[in-house]
Amino acid sequence: MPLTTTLTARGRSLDLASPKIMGILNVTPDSFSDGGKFLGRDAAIRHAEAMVQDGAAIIDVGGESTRPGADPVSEEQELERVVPVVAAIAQNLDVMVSVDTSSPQVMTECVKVGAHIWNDIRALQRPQAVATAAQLEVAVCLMHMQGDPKTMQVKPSYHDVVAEVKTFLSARAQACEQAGISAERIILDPGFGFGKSVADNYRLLNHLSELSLNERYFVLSALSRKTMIGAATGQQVAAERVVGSVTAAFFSMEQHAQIVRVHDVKETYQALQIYQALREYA
Ligand code: YH5
Repeated sequence: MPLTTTLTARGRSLDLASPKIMGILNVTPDSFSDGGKFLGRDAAIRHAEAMVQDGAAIIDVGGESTRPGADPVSEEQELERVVPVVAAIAQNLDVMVSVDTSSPQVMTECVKVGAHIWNDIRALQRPQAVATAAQLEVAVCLMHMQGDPKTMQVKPSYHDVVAEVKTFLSARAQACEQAGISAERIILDPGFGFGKSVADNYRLLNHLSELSLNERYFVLSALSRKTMIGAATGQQVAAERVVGSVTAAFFSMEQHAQIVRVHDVKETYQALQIYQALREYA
């Protein structure tokens, strides 16, 4: 965690001295993890409301399907799906809004309607992304991925996955700092499931605390319902992976993750409360 424990961006701030929950809001037509239940705009906004009531401090709005093997989405489609939902949440709910996008254009439009955090699985590697983030004065979440969503799970390979992820994230964070994004606005994320074997994912989880890079940056853990949870529990159906996901979220907090990105906010919030009780009576 950086010197300040507060994440501040575009007029809203969040105290990360205790961990916080980022609730996932998929606005893709093929969102596998919610079975396509939240297609409509109204349904998406209601789902965001429920997650805030259940304890989410951040809502992560995503319009690009990044599951392994997924086809790319056009910028027009992404804008059409994401912007109205971001606008409604930012206007009506007391929560930080993050946008799961790699597009500077999409992020720019989302900031105009109230977004605070740029969550990019491509770590701002698209042209103009870093400069745009600096200019918009958003917080950024930089994620590690090997390969691209289409092919990343074909043959993931590392000499030392923990070292390689740290080296990549360090370089991306430095690029951001050089562009004027201060360390207290940078969040690092190992990218569970993005070009990683189950063993790679669990090695990274065991070493999650190191990703703060000597406590210079905030750390986010996103493993909710992912294959690594199914692999350890034998649960083939994503919706059946809730208990495994909550357990792994608790371990992430123990490993000093300040933010956990989850589908099951209410259940994860109980784990967070247990974590806080343990800290209180340490
Ligand atoms: C992430 O890791 N992931 S979208 C496969 C699943 C379940 C969930 C059933 N956006 C991340 O959530 N942003 C996504 O198996 C993300 N970190 C950050 N920062 C994929 C996803 C998922 C994939």
